[in-house]
Amino acid sequence: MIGALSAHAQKKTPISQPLVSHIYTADPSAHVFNGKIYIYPSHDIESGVAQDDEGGHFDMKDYRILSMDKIGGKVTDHGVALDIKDVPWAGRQMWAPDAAYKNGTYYLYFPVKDKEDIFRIGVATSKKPEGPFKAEPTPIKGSYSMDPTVFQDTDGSYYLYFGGIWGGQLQRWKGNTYLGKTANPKKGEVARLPRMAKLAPDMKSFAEEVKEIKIVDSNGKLLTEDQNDKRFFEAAWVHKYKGKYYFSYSTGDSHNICYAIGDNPYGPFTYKGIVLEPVEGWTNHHSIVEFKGKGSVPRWYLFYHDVQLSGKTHLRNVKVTELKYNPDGTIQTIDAYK
Ligand code: FUB
Repeated sequence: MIGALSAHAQKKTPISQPLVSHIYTADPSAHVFNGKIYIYPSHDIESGVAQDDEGGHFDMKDYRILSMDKIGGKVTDHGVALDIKDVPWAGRQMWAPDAAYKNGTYYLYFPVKDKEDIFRIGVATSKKPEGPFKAEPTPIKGSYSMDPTVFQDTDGSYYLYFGGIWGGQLQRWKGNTYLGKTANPKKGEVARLPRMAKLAPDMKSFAEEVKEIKIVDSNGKLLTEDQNDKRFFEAAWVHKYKGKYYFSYSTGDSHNICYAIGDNPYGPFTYKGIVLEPVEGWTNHHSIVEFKGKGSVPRWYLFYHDVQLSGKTHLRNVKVTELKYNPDGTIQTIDAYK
């Protein structure tokens, strides 16, 4: 990803305020653990690295986890949960993480460039949702690129989804083979596809070979590179609603959060529309979670970020707003500004 602010979001009134303002936070992956919301965000900092097309200015060095008892309630910052210096294989840039819980252990999945400057996905564990987390000595075998997200299906299976183009390096991979630097697909060619694999029972390895995820239009045709207002770029998230699997993601250079619906965790997923219009700042990244609303009535929420506090694209702040479905299961598009 790169730098400038998106025109769409400029000079409008935000519908939500930053959840915290004492640190910069982004890429909020929200989960309900022990009846509370835990947010696993990126921790944005000003490290002085100049902006470039590969996102070098997103030079994050640790993770800090936030929690809250209720939407609109006090937000707790639990301090540093994992520091890059405690990840033996890490080089630079701790990007968007996610987390999962299984059998008394919390798992933090995080992308960071290794010492050869290739993005890999690591896993770290803790007995507490807020950490501190201890990183495994090596990245997940067979993992690459960035923006991991874990989905726990209702049958107890866990799946890891990942991938992102440009700074996320997915364009350097053909299937699961590293090619080094390559050009992006040309107009009319099939867009780069996100990746996924079922997690093994240990939650630290893949149970199967990494697969590509198909995102198709209503005619079953794979989205192409020129459909850049719809095609996958980064920031995958998966949730289940009324038995259907919703794969949502950022379109990157066109700044939308879009979604596609499938009948199983592997897809194909059929493109349906926009969840979140572009926000202030270049990146757009989200999570979708069900949680108790007022009077403990379950509601759906969209966690997202913009740059309201700083005006700088690499110093973001996480936010939350309610998400609503139409009776046919489609999502009502959210504009984060009035
Ligand atoms: O936070 C760094 C990167 O910016 C994330 O990994 C992307 O999804 C984008 O939000």
